[in-house]
Amino acid sequence: GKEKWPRGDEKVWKAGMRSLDKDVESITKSFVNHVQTSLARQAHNLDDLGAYQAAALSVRDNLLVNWNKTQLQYMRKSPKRAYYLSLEFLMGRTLDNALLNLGLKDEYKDGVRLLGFNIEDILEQERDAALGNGGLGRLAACYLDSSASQELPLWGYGLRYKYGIFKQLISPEGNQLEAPDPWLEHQNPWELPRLDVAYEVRFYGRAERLGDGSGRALWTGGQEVLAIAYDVMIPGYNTATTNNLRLWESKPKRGFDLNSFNAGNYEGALSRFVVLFADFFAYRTFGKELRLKQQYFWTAASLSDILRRFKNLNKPMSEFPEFVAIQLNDTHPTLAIPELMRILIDEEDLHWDAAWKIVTNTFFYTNHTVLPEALEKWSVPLVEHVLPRHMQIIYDIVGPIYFCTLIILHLTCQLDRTCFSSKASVSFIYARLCALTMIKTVAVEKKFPGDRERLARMSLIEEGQPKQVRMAHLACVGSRKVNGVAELHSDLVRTTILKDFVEFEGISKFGNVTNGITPRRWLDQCNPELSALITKALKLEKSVWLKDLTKLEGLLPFAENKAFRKEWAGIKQRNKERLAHYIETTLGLTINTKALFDVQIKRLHEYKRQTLNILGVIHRYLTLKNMTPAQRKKVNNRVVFFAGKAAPGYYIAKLTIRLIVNVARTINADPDTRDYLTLYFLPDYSVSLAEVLIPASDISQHISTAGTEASGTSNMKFCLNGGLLLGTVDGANIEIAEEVGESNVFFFGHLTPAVEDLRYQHLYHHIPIEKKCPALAHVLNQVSLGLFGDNEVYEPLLNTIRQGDYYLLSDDFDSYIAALAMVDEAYSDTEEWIKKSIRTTAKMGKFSSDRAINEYAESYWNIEATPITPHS
Ligand code: BZD
Repeated sequence: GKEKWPRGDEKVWKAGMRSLDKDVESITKSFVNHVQTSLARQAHNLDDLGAYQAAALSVRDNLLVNWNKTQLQYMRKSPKRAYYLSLEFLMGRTLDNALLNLGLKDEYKDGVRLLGFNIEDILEQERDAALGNGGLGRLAACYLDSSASQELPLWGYGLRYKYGIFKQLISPEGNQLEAPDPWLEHQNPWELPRLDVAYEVRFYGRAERLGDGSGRALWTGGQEVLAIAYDVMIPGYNTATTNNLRLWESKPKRGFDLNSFNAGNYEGALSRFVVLFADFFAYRTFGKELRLKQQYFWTAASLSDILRRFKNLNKPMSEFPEFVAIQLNDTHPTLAIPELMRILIDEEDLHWDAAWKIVTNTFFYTNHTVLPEALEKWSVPLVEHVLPRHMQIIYDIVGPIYFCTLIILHLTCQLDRTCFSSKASVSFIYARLCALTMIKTVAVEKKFPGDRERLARMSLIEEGQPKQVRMAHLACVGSRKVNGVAELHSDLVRTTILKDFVEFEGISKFGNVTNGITPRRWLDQCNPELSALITKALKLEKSVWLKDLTKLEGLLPFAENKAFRKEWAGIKQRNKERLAHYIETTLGLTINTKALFDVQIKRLHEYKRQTLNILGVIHRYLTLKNMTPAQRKKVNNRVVFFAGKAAPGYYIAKLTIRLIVNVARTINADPDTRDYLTLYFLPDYSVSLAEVLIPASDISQHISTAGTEASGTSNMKFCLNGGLLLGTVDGANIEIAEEVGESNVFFFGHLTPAVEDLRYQHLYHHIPIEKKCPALAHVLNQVSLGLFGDNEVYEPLLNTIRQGDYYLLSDDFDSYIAALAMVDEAYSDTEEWIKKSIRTTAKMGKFSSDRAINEYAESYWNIEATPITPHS
């Protein structure tokens, strides 16, 4: 039956409701209204920034119409929902994307023109929301766009950082400097403060077992902070579905501070917590404890919110996993596992086994790296101090494994007092050990009798000073399924870092979901001309192929069409000019747009090997210098672009930036070569800068040491925009090559299985670099001799290659140079090159984040599309 209208006269309510703007007239009206009332300004004092704000506020009103409708229907239909917990969401700008997804781009363009503004100038006013570090954060943003577009009931949960990732400046010497990014300085029209949605989160204090054998405990004292919700609307493309991203802000809880702190301490302790930094590496300065507290603050607030929503359904707690799936974006939210255990046991009175069953059917864990140094670990004393109850629970999870170890060691080691803080813990764990459900855990010993090393390897706690909690192990044992982000990477997860768990729990728990990117932002928005040409060629509505990207295959025959190739190449050329214009106006540099554009943009890291690229540039420069002017004239012109941030404390990565900047200074000023080779380091890489760079690229570099880059996602963005790929056989490069065909990518370097052996050779059968790779040795020597100034400065960087060479530059250099030569050769055949470019775009359908999010929805979360009907 029809629900009763909750209050007043339904007709009067409905007559008062705002509806979606559909025409230019209603848009200009709403715009002018906001200028007048929200901004308190008028036509004669409205600048571009003001116009941006007015446009954003009127778009926000439209989003809210759909957002309200979506949330109401989710509430009524109560479908199973998924929650994406991510410490990072690298959203970039919102206005253009909102206009596209609402289908109002043309109307707004015309509307603001009538009011004397240019939409492009207005869009440029928006600051990026840079609440993340790199690929992991941008992936989360693409997944939000896709889940709304696929009408999936999914919410994101994150933190409302006061500062985005630091702003990167380059000093005159070429050093990276960091400046804060107070992105909320101007009002943020895209968020809705929900001051009424607030939860208390506790830190420190004491956790006391009840000692009744139930495993329950009382956690008291310490500090309490408030989590306040801020909602960000996530519109789907060409659908009414508008999902929610809920970001938590922290606020001191009134009253508590007076007792706990004197006035002086209050400022220090609280304001430090309340100010959130998106920048992962800020925690080197502000302390690991702060990072741990922020992780807990966010997971605890999110779980409280999810539980409150579940409780509104009036279902028994055991049905929680039938209504809720929680995705852990890397190990950062892993504390959600012991936190849900705590709530279920201590607050909901569930038995341990019942609670564990719920937990292990609710969580899903995505791993984003297999580099051992990047796996998250937390010191046991720190966790014990900040979250005493959670440390007990983690020990209760591992307890039986510990006991097995003890039994196997024939009780040769003493029961560690710091492990089992009280007698109650010991008897509780022992009771559980005997419990039926624990047979599985005891089975580790049964299955692999006497395999002590295996038990030590599998433990959630790593021995050492101090002991450390291995978050990837905790995330793995506490989750229903685990996945990596590309085929090769998922294989490496299964055969290296989680090998023992695969053998113990069975392979079916460990899957793969290859990453994806949203074609809305990464093709239609950033490359409108190419999008229009594709629409024309496919003879399909744009909304059709943008939602089923495999339709791009229809472009394949056009590779043979000369007129089409000309249009295709013309667009690439204009995108290069657009980039050149951008660089000219922002940095005052003039770029040669008649050259091949070669781009490497990503975080600076040794494993990504920007060093290999810059040494290759130097090699090219030295080669050019040795040529006669006549010989040079035959060489392809090349412009090399770098962009990316280094972690503030990462000395070697920062030295790489300095080298790039100084090499650029030398070679761009060399009259012999500068017509043939120039080099630019573009400061302050961001989502918005990527949107200008990617469509302009002829070739992009993804050259990590094999087996180190989990997936990479910019590789997909370049290829989707018709840029070719130069890379190693690593991450998603492999699957891109499978799709587009190996003849359309430039592969080089050793393969993953060879890496371990090569590293061993470097350590124990060292061959001097002069002998092993003379070309590279020569390049290194030129740098050492001061060809680019700063002699001595680069020695620590060069020595990472001369000694140890962990990332195998000396093994891959020659084949890298050969691959670059193949790029030159292929580029000389213009028509063939354009064909490759068209074929590459045509075969990128697989890499839509729509495909990826549907895989998660079907094979992991078990959620279904829930279309939003107009009448409600
Ligand atoms: O995740 C990246 C990987 O390096 C890429 O290969 C992969 O494509 C993307 C998406 O899956 N990882 C990150 O971006 N990681 C971080 O940014 C990060 C942030 C904080 C702490 C640890 C890692």
